[in-house]
Amino acid sequence: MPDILILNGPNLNLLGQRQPDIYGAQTLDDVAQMCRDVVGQAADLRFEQSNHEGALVDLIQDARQTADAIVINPGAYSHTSVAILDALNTFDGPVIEVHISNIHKRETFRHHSFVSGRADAVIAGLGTEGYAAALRRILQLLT
Ligand code: CA2
Repeated sequence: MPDILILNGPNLNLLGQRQPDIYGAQTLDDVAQMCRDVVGQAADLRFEQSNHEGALVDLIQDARQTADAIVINPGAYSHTSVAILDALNTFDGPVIEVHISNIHKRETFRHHSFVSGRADAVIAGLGTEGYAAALRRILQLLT
């Protein structure tokens, strides 16, 4: 059975608690449950969130041995982190980048993502449904 790492960057632990107009009403626990419902028995999920860039790099490095694919919402680190891009470039499996909001409709500093240079697909603006779409695509790619 494939293993999929779902990785969430800074402040995404606040989902559902602030700014529901931008990020929706679901909490991160709700998103994790939705992801488990989407994959069912088809994959094992590891769902993680960190506010720390180095911790995210460590999780990506671990995934080289423990995961077949990565779904990542790097949060604000999308727009700043060469370290996360470098870590993802050491990972051999499919990587899908998810943004809950449409970063291209927001401030210009959000329009560029370093992670997109490695991602096999980029989803933005589908709300938390973007995680489900990413997982469906990952399951297609892995089977
Ligand atoms: O749209 C996305 O998913 C983002 O990755 C979210 C990041 C933002 O910096 C990116 O530009 C786009 C921010 C996540 C903050 O999440 C919050 C959730 C609820 C309340 C406050 C922040």
